Amino acid sequence: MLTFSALYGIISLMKNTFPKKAAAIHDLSGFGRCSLGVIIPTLSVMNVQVCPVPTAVLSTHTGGFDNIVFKDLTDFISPCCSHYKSLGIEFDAVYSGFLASAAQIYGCLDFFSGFANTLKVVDPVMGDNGKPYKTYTPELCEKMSELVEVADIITPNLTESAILLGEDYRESLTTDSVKDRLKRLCEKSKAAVITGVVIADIADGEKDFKVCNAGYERESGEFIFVEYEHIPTHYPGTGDIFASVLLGATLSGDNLRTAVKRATDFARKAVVFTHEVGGAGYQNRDGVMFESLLGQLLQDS
Ligand code: PXL
Repeated sequence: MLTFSALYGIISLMKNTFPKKAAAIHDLSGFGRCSLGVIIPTLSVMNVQVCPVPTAVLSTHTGGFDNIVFKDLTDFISPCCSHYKSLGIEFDAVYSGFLASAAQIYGCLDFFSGFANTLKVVDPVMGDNGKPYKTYTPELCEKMSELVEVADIITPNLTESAILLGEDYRESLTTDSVKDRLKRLCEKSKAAVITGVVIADIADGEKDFKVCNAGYERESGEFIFVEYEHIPTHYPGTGDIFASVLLGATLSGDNLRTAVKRATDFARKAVVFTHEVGGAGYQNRDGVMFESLLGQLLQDS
């Protein structure tokens, strides 16, 4: 006679509803809706069990606040990895983001080599709008290349893609130069998605602007351009939401094209919602109002 819990286990297996497990190596910023504060709810609603590995604890994120209280957790990452190994825990994905010191690259590399058969996603969080974040030293930016080299998917924004390739920041690119940039990024990782790419091609003698998230997969040689209507505003944490949905979708079995599309749609909905509901007085540093939209990620995950 089967017990209820055994029966439930079998049914869950049949429906493939067991949550996938992801180790998320990111900071925890108390206020401002970014990093683990958005990653945990976003992936959870997509049926992914998030195992947070905090790189630092901050009172707020670094985009628009002064006198931030900052606790570096560099010494935590590698011992945490060893503990998980000793417990025999397996992950379906290891996902890294904001790092507090160059030494944390080694902690991430420990995770990536310790859990070698998992999906490795690196969001090379380093800067935005052409500038590195306050806490990002040149050494940390340089070492980020080592992490990118072992990744399956990387999700730099336009600024980070330039830093990774050692190029000057340019506000817009042509379609051909985006493709070239993606291919060069994929000499390091297996797939890359550059977020917030402004493409300015010349069509009929006029500059034709569009904004998109642009991806490339080395093995298939496929380029992915998902265009969206741009709102001229910026909320910290949007990149974390994008990368989390991309990971959640990939773990649910989506190919890169579908995953980029789902991540673009959700991030855009959250930005539009924040822009509309927040109104003129909204402080961008408060982040994206994504909470009431999370239910939309439930389907198909
Ligand atoms: O969302 C990226 C991010 C993550 N963590 C911290 C940040 C930022 C961007 O500003 O400051 C602490």
